[in-house]
Amino acid sequence: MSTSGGADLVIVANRLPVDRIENPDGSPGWRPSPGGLVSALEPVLRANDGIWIGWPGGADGDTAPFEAEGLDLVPISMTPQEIEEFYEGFSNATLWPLYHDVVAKPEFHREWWDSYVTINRRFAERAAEVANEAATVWVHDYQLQLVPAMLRELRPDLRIGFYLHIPFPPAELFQQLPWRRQILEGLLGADLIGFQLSGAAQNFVRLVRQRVGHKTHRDVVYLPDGRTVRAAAFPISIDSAGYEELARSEEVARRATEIRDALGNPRKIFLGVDRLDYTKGIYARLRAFAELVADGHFDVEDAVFVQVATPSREQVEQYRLLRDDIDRLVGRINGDHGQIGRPAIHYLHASYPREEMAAYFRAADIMVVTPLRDGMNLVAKEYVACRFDNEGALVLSEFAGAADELRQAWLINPYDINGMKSALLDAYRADGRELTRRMKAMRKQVMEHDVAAWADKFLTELAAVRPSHGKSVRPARRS
Ligand code: GDG
Repeated sequence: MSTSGGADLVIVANRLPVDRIENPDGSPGWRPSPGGLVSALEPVLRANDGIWIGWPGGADGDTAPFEAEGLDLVPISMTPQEIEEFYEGFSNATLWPLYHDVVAKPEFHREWWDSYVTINRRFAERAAEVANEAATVWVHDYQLQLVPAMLRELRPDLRIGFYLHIPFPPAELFQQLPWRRQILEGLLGADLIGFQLSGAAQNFVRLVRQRVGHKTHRDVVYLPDGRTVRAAAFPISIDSAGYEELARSEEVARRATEIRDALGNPRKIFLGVDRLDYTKGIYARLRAFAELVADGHFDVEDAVFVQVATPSREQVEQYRLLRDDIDRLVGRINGDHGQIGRPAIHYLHASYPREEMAAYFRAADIMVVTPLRDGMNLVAKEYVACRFDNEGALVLSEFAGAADELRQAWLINPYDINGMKSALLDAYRADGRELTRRMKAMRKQVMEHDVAAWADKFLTELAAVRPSHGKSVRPARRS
């Protein structure tokens, strides 16, 4: 933060980029959260003395700005009731399923909506307080779609960008939302709205034309007051070089060998890594694998499946039900097909450090990513970045944003169990030359398009939408 107390660049996201920890002496402290968004935005924040506004998690009421890991952070507080209504309710039980093809039934509750408005206003007011004159504010994700318009009303001098990390649904589904018009108008407060894919940007522009009645041309919306809003695709990525470096380290190599040994050195290891979320298609993928075993294509000496499922949103009913379903399925498959000391599926309901994830990526022969719908899916890109040996197969859902870029994966329809089975089998049987040909092409894509390039591109195009306005944000490409 500058001496005036404000900043020229403000990131607004539901969560702060740090997690609460307990220091060895028992005092409370903070540790940067592992996400790719943090590593992408950290350099640009540092180069611009930027600040990050977000919820620290939990329900304490402390709102004093603080510094952690050299970042200036401004916490937003929520009461237990607000967490239930805004976060678990409207964000994760209304918008999340609605935006993911309604793969679970979205719930519509008027009290949840009221909380969504209240919390969005709290974020917008805080951003309005800390942004310098003509600063750039970059708002993130589905929890905060009303912030752009609320902020613009408070601070018309600002340059405002918005990025949606999850899919934006077609009009036929979005239409269900009782507050559809308010959400569209909320987003239109931004100068530039970024989506993962161009199809999502087109869905948005079409809805604005139909529901709000503004004039549009290609990716631009023309507002009655003369302002324009651009909606375009900016596919997110990962710190590709960082992952490769990690995967190349001796510790990770050693750990990967240990993992293979612990699994009994089967010929092939299949791997899934996901937040335990019903959009990720975990159930169908485990079924497909189990059927291949049942059909006699391989046994537990030939192949095992490792599924890492990171605990997620455990207060939300749908997530509790999913956990029970997966527990039961894994138990049944292992009961039917496992041998003493050799289960067919190794199921880990836990979260691991990045180094451990890189070791799993190196140990796995076939990475299985089968979401029913996913904005991008970073796990697929992380696997590719870790395979500097040009080996390893990726089986990838057509309905993950990543499928647009990773065309050399074995692409599958996650609703088609037979199709998924034959792709898993093809990947299992592929020879070294085939694997290398595919992996090389995917690596070129992932290594050339990293998350730093994504952030630079968004901020550069945001500046271009309002060229005569605002200070420019200094780019921060890492060496
Ligand atoms: C949303 C969109 C979009 C998972 N388990 C562990 C762990 N992870 C890391 C992965 C990856 C991240 O979490 C998950 O990212 P995804 O992209 O796969 O999925 P979402 O969480 O649903 O993310 C998605 C993304 O936003 C970005 O825009 O791609 O479509 O849904 O980085 O590696 N990391 C560690 N331990 C774990 O146990 N350290």
